[in-house]
Amino acid sequence: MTVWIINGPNLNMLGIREPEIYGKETLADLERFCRAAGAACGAAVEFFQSNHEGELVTMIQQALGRADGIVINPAAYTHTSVAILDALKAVALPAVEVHLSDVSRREEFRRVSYSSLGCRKVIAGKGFEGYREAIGWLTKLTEEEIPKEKAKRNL
Ligand code: CA2
Repeated sequence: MTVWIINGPNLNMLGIREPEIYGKETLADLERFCRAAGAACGAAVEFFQSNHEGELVTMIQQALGRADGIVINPAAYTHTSVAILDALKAVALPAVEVHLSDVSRREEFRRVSYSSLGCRKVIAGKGFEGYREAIGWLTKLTEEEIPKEKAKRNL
């Protein structure tokens, strides 16, 4: 089981600015946290961050055939990007959208999420824990769906 974790613009600033919203830990801390969370449930984790919409689209496309699931924090592109939504729909891998902050309690424009329309689940406002929950959820889903798919094929 391999989970790709894809992070959007400005998340490389974690721990450097706005600690009152995003916490004091850095992107490198988040990567370590996700690798440990993956290892705890038997999942290999690949971790990415980009400030560029097109690169995020390419990463999502490259997950096809390489990942069993995607955890994505598209950051600001959550609220604007039809391209990221289309990429998630195109690969049709199980995906979970994660936000460190509680986007429902911030500015009005953060309540809109295009990318979530291509995701099976959204987790917001739980900080790093949201990533752990997403990895665990995808691992459980894959464990449940693989036997079901096999059973279907034997019918
Ligand atoms: O809460 C989240 O995880 C967000 O995806 C973060 C985005 C924001 O645009 C979304 O509405 C919610 C912003 C990421 C910027 O991260 C920073 C981290 C530290 C300092 C400055 C920005």
